[in-house]
Amino acid sequence: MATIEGSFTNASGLRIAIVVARFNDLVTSKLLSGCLDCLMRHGIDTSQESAQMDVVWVPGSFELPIVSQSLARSGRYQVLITLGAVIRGDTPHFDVVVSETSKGIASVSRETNVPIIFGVLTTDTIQQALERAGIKSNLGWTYALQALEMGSLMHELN
Ligand code: INI
Repeated sequence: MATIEGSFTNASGLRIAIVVARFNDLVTSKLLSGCLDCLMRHGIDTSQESAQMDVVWVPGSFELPIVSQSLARSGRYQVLITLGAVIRGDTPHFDVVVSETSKGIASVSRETNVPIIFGVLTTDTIQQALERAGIKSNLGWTYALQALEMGSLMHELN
């Protein structure tokens, strides 16, 4: 029997792209900070000159799938992290954006075989989103850990 699992400590060869939505950037920039902090503490070069990772900004969560697709197809990255915040308003727009974003990201990940971490908060209020982006905890940190685990796991499997 083989037990195969990802590692959090051997990230030196990993190339990572983070795709982050500007919409609700009060929230998404905090997620990005948490993400970068975690990656840096796990040995990833997060400097501006880094050859190990890139950060790509898109207008809103709806654009995360197409840009993830382009990055995943480039072959340059072993794992992607998508960051967004979709906050429920009084219109059905929320459901459309959440549905298309989540389905799009899942489908790009399966088609390209590149793991894509789904770091899109979906909340009823801005307060709930901020609580998950730094006021109470910062899920950006969790998404970064999941990226390290999945990047290393896929490397093992491939
Ligand atoms: N994009 C978000 O990331 N979060 C939202 O809450 C949101 N709302 O509510 O409208 C949102 N809309 C923009 C959308 O993602 C696209 O950028 C836009 O429709 C252009 O394609």
